[in-house]
Amino acid sequence: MTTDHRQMWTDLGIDLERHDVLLNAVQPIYEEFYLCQRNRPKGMEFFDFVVGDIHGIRVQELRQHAMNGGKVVATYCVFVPEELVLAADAIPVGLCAGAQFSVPIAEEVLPRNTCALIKSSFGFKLGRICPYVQTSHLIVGETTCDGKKKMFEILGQYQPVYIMEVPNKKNQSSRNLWWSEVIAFKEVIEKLTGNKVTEDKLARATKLLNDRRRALQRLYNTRKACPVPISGKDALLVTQVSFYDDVDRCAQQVNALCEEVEGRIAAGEGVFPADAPRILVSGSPMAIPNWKLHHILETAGAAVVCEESCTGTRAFSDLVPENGGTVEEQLGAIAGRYMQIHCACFTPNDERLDDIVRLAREYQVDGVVHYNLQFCHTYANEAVKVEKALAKEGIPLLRIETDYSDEDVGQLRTRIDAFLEMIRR
Ligand code: BJ8
Repeated sequence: MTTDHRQMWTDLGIDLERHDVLLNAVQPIYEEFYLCQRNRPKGMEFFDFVVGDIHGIRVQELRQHAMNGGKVVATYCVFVPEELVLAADAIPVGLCAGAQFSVPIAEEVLPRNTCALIKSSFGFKLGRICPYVQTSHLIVGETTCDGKKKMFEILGQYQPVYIMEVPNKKNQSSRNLWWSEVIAFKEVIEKLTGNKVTEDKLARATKLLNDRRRALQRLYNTRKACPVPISGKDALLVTQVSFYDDVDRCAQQVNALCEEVEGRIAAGEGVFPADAPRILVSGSPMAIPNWKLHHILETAGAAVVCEESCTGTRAFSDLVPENGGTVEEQLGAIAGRYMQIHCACFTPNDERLDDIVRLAREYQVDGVVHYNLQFCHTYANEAVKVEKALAKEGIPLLRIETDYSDEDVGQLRTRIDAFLEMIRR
């Protein structure tokens, strides 16, 4: 890291001492988890660079935008419609919340029996260790789960927070509620930025975000090949980076990576042997630098070929129709697209069960690992129905409940080894 970055972090109010400890801890993990993988696509170099410089150039870009009078809007959930943020000339940035490092800091305030994602998010602000949080003018929260909802209230004591109400059902009155939330969010963003969301700007923002979604869809399609041409860890990293990198640049880099990976498929090349057990990981999102489960699975001889999660298919499977029209018509299309996200906060949420079974077939998996963050009650309870749906189809399932610490790694390895042994073809 350069001295210039240190000055920037100081200006942002970062606790440099803590921040050094965090960066020094992430680097060796990245080397062990990522750089030691064999036969990685060359296109991953861009993503390695982004992670190596995680709090550097991208933060500088956001700062520059802010110095030019622009706004930065931070989010924690794929429900926040980024189209509106971009259309008002602001920059959306998905916050990470995947590090154990900030969990003990959060526990000074929040109850310990709270999901790691919530504690990690809050700890980053409380400990002043995330330059993305410090750079943002507004954090947009949502009411997807009770823990998050209440944490956002406390977070609001430290930084401006706006909360969108995400309904719990998908019937007409819920859709009406969500529509009014999208309209209200447009007004909030227009007020924050002083910019009007126009038809043209909204259409451009929609296309830009769809292009990134299309690029990620293309990457995931390559993972249907056998042998699989890219590791699950690398694919997960690409999705994680897409949350905070520049939208257009990221889409271009993902497409460049796809060119290479598609070439591998044509040549019959893979990163794992063709008979490696193929795994679909389903459940809670894995924010950067949460690579724990994928690392255990892939160092145990499995190939993770798909993630049914918000750091996976739920983030990009659905596009917003690009039919143009008035601002209202486009907002209607945007609101409709977001209501297709099958988060466990919905009841009923049978569409998610259908998705898991469909993905298991499409990616020809040998088994599903259901990933549940400890104290996340929505996903934990929904796992009961997931198990039943998969059993009906004869697809083996392993349920994992864990957090961000490495205390249970040994135990997880034992359970995963036994599962892989059972499903090996
Ligand atoms: S749309 S999955 S990103 S809410 S793991 S904080 S639910 S207690 S993250 Fe999510 Fe949006 Fe849904 Fe996706 Fe709560 Fe559960 Fe923690 Fe969670």
